[in-house]
Amino acid sequence: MLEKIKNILSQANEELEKVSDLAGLDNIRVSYLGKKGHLTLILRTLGSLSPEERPVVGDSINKAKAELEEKISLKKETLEKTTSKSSTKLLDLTLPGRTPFKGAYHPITQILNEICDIFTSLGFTVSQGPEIELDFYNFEALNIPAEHPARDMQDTFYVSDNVVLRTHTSPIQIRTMQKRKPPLKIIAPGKVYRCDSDITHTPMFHQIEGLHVDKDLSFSHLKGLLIQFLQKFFSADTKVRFRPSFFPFTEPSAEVDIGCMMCGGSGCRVCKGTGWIEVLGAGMVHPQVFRNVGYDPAEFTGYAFGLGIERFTMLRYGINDIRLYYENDIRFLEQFK
Ligand code: 2NM
Repeated sequence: MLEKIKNILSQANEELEKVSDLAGLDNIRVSYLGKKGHLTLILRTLGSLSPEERPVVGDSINKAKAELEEKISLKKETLEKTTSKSSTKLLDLTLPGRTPFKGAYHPITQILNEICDIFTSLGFTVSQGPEIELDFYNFEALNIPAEHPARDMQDTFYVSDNVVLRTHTSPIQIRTMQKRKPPLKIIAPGKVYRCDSDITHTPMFHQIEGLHVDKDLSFSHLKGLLIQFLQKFFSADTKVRFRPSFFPFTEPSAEVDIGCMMCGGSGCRVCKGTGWIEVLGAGMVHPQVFRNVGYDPAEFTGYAFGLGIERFTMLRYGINDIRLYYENDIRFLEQFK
């Protein structure tokens, strides 16, 4: 019996010498020390031995088991060290890859880019400027006098006496005119801020304004440009209507409507039954604005226009609540991939 145990042990040692990976090592462990392993089975035969033999053989088996366990755990340590890279064998390269989460531009950004693309294709270049502005650029230079209602505390976020969060992107145009001489053909996109928050107003929203200054520009140039833009953005058969209006920085001024694309002009909820939707403000740059930036209004004329990106985005996608833009609900945003 003792001879048998010795043989089992030496055979186990032989196998341990040869084994080169952790899986093989575990097979050895199971085949000697497992429930049906060689040493375990021998232990079960103890009962058939004489009372004198039993403790001797039992002790021998236990020693053999302990020795083997010790050797296996040593071997395991060395194998783990030398074959630590073999864990890459667990990689199944035939598995399909995990699809990475795919982001998308915010719908406002998408429409802003699309509108900028249309105007750049028509010869405009993009200008930018600070969102925290001096009173001069946001109001004074634009012919908005001290007591004008647009300056009211209700509408403007004041940083200090003469510093505001810009309420429109026109200060970009003023800064650009100060820096450059005509001809000038720019658009100014960006965030603007007004102290107003309800179902139809958010305190921050996005605008694009355009400005074209040259000799002999007339209202016809403005009309032609805006009709082209609106028909490119909406559809080639979009109807466009100009209504007289007032802005301190343009004269004459107009508001621009398009025929309602929801009802085709017969009247619906989107156009409030009028058949028309207001989408732009525009006009010929006021001579005083030119004087404020050092341009001679006798030499140059110009047209300007402004539009709200949120409105264009609503019309394009049929979004009916502006609050959706700024809640960052993934279920909303996901639909604009
Ligand atoms: C509008 C409507 C009409 C405008 C005017 C100017 C500037 F700087 F040239 F005077 N920038 N933007 C303008 C004109 C903006 O937004 C509804």
